Amino acid sequence: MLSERMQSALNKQIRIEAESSQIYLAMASWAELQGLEGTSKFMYAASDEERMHMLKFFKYINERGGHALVSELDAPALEFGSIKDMFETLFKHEVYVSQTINDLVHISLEEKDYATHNFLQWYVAEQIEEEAQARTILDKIKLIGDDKGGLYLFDNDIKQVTVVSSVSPQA
Ligand code: OFO
Repeated sequence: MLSERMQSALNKQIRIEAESSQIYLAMASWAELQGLEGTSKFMYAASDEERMHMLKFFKYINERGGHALVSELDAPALEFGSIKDMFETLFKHEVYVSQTINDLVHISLEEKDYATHNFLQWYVAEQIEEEAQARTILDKIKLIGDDKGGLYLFDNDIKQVTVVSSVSPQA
């Protein structure tokens, strides 16, 4: 059984994961309008991935006798000045999500909820991967600078990049 405190913290995370999904969906749309087909494909996949992260929390809360809640969401930014700005926003957002996962781990230890602590390890591993991937992409974009040809090649390359998932989200 989840404590009230643990349950409410997990429900807050559902909202954060759902907002992440919306943020990346807005990025997918913006990239599509810029003609950045590969980048847009990457963002659509990232948005789907975040929805899976959300659902994993959802199922876990209900499985442990709690009530997973659907909440209102903050509206994401819809415009990004440049592809570099967009990936910087993504990177900062993932760093923020890592912090929120760490806070949850902290609460699980304080509540002596070792099942939830164990459950959260999947997210801890996932965040290491996501931050690393975002950092690598950002480094590439910085190298390209204002080179249009470089941007074209980058957009083509990112089509091959699979959005990270360290372990199957169904696990
Ligand atoms: Fe991008 O991360 Fe969810 O958890």
